[in-house]
Amino acid sequence: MNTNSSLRPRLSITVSTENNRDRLVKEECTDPSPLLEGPITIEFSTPVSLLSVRKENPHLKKGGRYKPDDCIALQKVAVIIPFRNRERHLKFWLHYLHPLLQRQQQDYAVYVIMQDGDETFNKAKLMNIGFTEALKEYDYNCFVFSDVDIVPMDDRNLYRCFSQPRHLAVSLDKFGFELPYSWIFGGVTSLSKEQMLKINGFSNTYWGWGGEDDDISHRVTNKGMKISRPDKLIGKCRMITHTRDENNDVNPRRYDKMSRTPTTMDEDGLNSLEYEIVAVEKHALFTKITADVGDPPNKKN
Ligand code: BGN
Repeated sequence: MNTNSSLRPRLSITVSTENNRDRLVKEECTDPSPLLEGPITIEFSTPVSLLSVRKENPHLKKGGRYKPDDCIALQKVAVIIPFRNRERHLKFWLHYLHPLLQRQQQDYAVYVIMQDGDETFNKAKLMNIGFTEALKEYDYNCFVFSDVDIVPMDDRNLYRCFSQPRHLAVSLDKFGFELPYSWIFGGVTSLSKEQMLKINGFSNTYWGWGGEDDDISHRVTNKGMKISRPDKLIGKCRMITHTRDENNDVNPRRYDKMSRTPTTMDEDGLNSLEYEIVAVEKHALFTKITADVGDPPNKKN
């Protein structure tokens, strides 16, 4: 496994017993997890309730946190979901992903980052906010950024970080289980804390649909990194079909902005992030952070 050495935990913890012999208490979890099952059947026709998802996941702690009891997880993973008005999708996501992340023996928590108000959606900025706020709570070293409507079809698709930024939503049903283009880096991705800092996080200035993920892809390659991916069978994912959201029109500026990523990325990102937290709620299945992300530029002045 091409996992970064900086992402790996200490090997084991030992305690001394009365007769002074060291007894091994916990070891690093085995890689891959012995609990993996492979392909999963995913369907979105039977609605799920938060109550049933809670019952299916009795070992979760408040805020949607989990870590394995009997071994030390390989990484500390914050799963960040940019969000607005997609409650039905979130229920499906939680229903499928919580059990999967536990089978993967992840030390993880789920953060739903909700944009306050009705202004044009700014997904990449919400992801920067998720990164920043999650780090205030725990020493995460890996960040998985997931659309709320994408669910993996195989639990061997590991929701953690690798020596290169990872694209996880590789073969989407929506695209006929093919990569639509080689540099695509949207849907579900993972970046270690170091990789995030290296690219200055994501752009805060993409308002509306499209291009923000291509901008991230450019950031990654501009800083000398490569996109890694699972193979297309393990990387199969389903997307919940839906109509275009309100206040998320296609961004007409995206081509122009993307052409300037190399010159703007060092000033537009984590180091220029401004927002206000409106609410932090610890739910049973996730932590919900509502943020005021401000207005797009045409609304200013
Ligand atoms: C691309 C969008 C991405 C989107 C994918 C998949 C743009 C910028 C011009 C290339 N990119 O076309 O943002 O994730 O489609 O839907 O629109």
